[in-house]
Amino acid sequence: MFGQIVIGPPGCGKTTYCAGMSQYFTLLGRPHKIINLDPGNDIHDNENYECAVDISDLVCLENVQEELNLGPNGAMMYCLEYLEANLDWLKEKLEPFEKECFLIFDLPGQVELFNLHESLKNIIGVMQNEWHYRVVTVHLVDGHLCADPWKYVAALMLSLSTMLHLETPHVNVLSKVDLMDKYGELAFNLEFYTEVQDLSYLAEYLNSDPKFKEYNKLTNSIMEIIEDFGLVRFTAMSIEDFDSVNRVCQLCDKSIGYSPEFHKNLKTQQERGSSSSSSAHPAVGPASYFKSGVIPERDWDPRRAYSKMPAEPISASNLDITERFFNSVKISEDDDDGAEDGAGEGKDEIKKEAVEK
Ligand SMILES: Nc1nc2c(ncn2[C@@H]2O[C@H](COP(=O)(O)OP(=O)(O)O)[C@@H](O)[C@H]2O)c(=O)[nH]1
Ligand SMILES: [Mg+2]
Repeated sequence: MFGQIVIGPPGCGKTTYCAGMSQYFTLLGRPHKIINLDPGNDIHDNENYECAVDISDLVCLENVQEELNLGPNGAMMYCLEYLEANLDWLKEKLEPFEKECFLIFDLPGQVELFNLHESLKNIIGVMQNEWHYRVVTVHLVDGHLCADPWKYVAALMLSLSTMLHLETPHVNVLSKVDLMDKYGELAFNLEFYTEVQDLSYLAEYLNSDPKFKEYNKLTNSIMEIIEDFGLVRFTAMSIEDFDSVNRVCQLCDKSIGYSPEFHKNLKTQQERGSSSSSSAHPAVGPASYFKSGVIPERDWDPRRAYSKMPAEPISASNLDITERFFNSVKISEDDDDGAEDGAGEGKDEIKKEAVEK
């Protein structure tokens, strides 16, 4: 089973992302299901959001608040702990879709849940190690944080600590970039915020503010930590922009090794009408999320989404390099087995290149 785990602070667009990605998958013909693990999600009025599993069927947030006399944050923690203690329930619910569908998990926005608290980490651990799911974490961060360099630094630290805490493949996304114009002129261009390459410029900018003079050393140290780990990159996305959703999807697929071929046999079966797929695969509705004018037709070839690689920053080319490295490792294993073919020299070159990189 392959899936995306969608996390991020409240209001960053997780539920909208799940609905948008679902619409995108429908356009591609990729069988999928949304799994709502946020008991606080108000999804009943959202016609674009159709979840196959809803945590509210297991535990009700309002009841927890009332009966245990907890505040909203405490009750949310309790709900996730309750889910962790009842993973059999989740497994049973997911089983019918495991082989057939790509899963999109919608999570609550409480930052501590994916940053400090153990329940989500443990749940993901069971998914990966016991259920053998291959999942990628999609961490959404609201693009408006770029408008304030201090908030941006906080977002960088949050992304880094989440990556280290959850230990899953990770795609960090700057969401709602269509709204960037509204926040006035940015201190740096958008690539600076997405690439997270040289933070000394940002440190300089922050240190130039006399109000924060006494924190200069702290600022420099924070930048060094983020740079030394070298893990955080962002991909800019607006849910109504088809290309940006496509780019996020490609990055996610690469990070878990998902290929559309995986569900191809099933799709062929569905097209032949040999399975009762009509409810699993709703007809494409009005593509309200994709206003960019590049809405594919119904018989659009999904492979086009994978071959048309848009210009993508370093984060994507890093993935290419990793991929080539693993290919070369595979080749060297084949060589050890004494396998011989005419392309031997070419392979050696690739191997050398990968080692140099
Ligand atoms: N302009 C714009 N608004 C968005 C985008 N994604 C989400 N939103 C809006 O952000 C608000 C919060 O989104 P929601 O999905 O409920 O956030 P969640 O709390 O993280 O699940 C909603 O009003 C969405 O319509 C986007 O890409 N662009
Ligand atoms: Mg939500």
